[in-house]
Amino acid sequence: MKRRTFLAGCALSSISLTAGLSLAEKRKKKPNILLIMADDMGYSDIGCYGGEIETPNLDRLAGNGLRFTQFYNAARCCPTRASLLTGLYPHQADVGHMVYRDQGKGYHGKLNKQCVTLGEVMKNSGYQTMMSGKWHVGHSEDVWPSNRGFDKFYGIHLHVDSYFKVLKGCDVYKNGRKVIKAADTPANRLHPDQEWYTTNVFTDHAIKFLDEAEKDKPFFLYAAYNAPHWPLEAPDKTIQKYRGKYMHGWEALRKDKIERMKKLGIIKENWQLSKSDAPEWESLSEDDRKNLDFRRAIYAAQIDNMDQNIGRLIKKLEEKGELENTLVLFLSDNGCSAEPERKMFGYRFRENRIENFRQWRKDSGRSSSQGMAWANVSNTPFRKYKKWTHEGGIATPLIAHWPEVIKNGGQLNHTPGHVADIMATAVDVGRGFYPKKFGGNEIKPMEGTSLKPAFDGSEIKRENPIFWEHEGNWAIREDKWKLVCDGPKGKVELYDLENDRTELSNLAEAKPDKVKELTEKWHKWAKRADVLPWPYKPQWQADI
Ligand SMILES: [Ca+2]
Repeated sequence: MKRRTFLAGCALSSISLTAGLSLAEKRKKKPNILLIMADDMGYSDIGCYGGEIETPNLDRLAGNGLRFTQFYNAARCCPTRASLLTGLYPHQADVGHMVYRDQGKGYHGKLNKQCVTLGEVMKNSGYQTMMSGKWHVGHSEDVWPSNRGFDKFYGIHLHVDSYFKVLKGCDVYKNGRKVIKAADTPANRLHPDQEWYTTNVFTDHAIKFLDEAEKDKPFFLYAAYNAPHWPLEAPDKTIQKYRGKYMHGWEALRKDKIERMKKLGIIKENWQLSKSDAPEWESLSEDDRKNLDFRRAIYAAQIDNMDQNIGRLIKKLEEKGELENTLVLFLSDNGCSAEPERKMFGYRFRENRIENFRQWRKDSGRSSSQGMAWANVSNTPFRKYKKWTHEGGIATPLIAHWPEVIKNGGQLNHTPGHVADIMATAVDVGRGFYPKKFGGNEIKPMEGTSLKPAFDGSEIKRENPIFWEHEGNWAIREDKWKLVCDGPKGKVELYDLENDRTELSNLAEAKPDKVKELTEKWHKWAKRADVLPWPYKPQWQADI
């Protein structure tokens, strides 16, 4: 009932705001939307969230825009992208897990027909819809971006575990047409003089789309980078910028970061830094420390390079005179990755060293990663990682920039939010329409809450708790309370996030009534949202 009221409100405001305007004027008034997604980037990697990595372009967006400090993703690539694109929880779109096999209801592994994508909704709302980058919400032809509402697409339907190559099975498509098959040295067709590097290439094509866009029609552009997901691969020059900067180790860097985060107001003074998961830096050999410095330098370069590319997108919007009336949103799809699990220093740490870097520089796949120890730094001050539903797995920066509307630049908003809110926000700011039926199919009502009120300093009206489930890790957040559990057999933990966002003081035993209340709410949601029954292992269900 509440959702219907919200939609009716949208429709009414749409009528009243545009009454008396010509069609061209109405179109002009609609803002463009540029949605930018990073892959596996930690909560505090970028400068404006207290990170040490140089991100002047994102920092500028934050300085003129708004930063959300308690925004959440859905813990992993596929579920987050499904939720972001549809405004539903991942399982409701049938991407509760990954996209590699059909695991039944909620887990079919590709977007279903009971959801609509941002492409479909914005296209039907009068927008040109364009996407560049990583799709990863199903790769059969019926769910290709070009068949799910995007007028233009350049990128990869599957995972993108490579920067310099196109992996086998992960071909590059342009508008539904395969343009590059697996290749070790793919040609960068827009810049033949340059080496193929995904972050650059995806930006090149996003810029091309902007250049080709019709002037009198608003656009929705989704730029989905694979940076800084493993493997560690970055332009040599950018890596050099960071070499040696990490030789003082992870303990010092975490301490520096938490101080900066407090100063910026990203975190509260009384929140404690979580315990480090890493061994003592000084206990490691000089050679290992040098190699760890090198690995972190490459990771930093991946983010630095992404920031440079975001700068190119912003410059293009400026050149076209569109920046003022474009809502730019930037976020990450999950917390920083500790993959492979239990490997402190990342993939192939003993084999792939500084000395033989030229041999593994572009090996792709599981050739390298920064490992759990550095990921712990990327997720400062939180616990845990990608795939978990503790804050380290699900907390993301969200920067919103929209000069025509966001007037008090540099502010922080501490209201909890979720990637499903992006659909509600896009519909709200674009005066669009979220359908009840689409292509002859009933569409599930959207789950998110519009963030638009926050853009002019008003309060976001969230009515429901936020829920998570991934690989049996689950959580619910309602106001300041969060109940979180590691796996179906795990013990529930209860935290007061207002006083303890780093989840260090478990109040589950002290507050059994709150545990019961939140557990019941989570179960009710899990049944409604096709999360349960779990498909993974039958014996897990006995505990739930
Ligand atoms: Ca990811």
